[in-house]
Amino acid sequence: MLCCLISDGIFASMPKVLILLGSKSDEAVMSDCVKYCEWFGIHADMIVASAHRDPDRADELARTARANGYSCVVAAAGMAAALPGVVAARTDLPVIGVPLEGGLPGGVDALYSIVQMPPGLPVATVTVGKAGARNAAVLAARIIALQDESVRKKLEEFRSKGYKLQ
Ligand code: RP5
Repeated sequence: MLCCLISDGIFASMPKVLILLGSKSDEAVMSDCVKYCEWFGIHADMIVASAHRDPDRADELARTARANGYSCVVAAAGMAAALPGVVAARTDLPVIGVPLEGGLPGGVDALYSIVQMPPGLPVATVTVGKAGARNAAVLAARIIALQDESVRKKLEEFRSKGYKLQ
């Protein structure tokens, strides 16, 4: 019981990131985002919520993200990747967009869809694909480290390892 209380307490005090995916088929490439978040001591919830196929779910998750204790949202999608922009329109948390390959060569369709947001409504767009999955976690850690000393220390360790986990 005491163990549960202690572990719940630690869990409750961990910073949290919400990772939204356009499709279940995006899970494999985005798994490193979860792995990197966890290494930094950030709890990550990864949920499929397509802006096109399930817009109500994407809308609900984005609108409730702050109240649910998330510090920022990572949104990853391929092709006509509307998800990061839709999320940015429904929360004032920082939104990090990860363009994924699967449509046009190099993922340029998703890259342009995510990076070209209208003025006033930014999505912090990272590298296409697996590198972007990792960079999204590192950028989330940098945002969280502004107010979290333990994550800042992990960022120092990460840098000392040549920007790698080990
Ligand atoms: C996007 O379309 C998803 O983010 C995914 O990258 C791509 C293909 O989705 P599936 O047809 O594999 O579900 O919305």
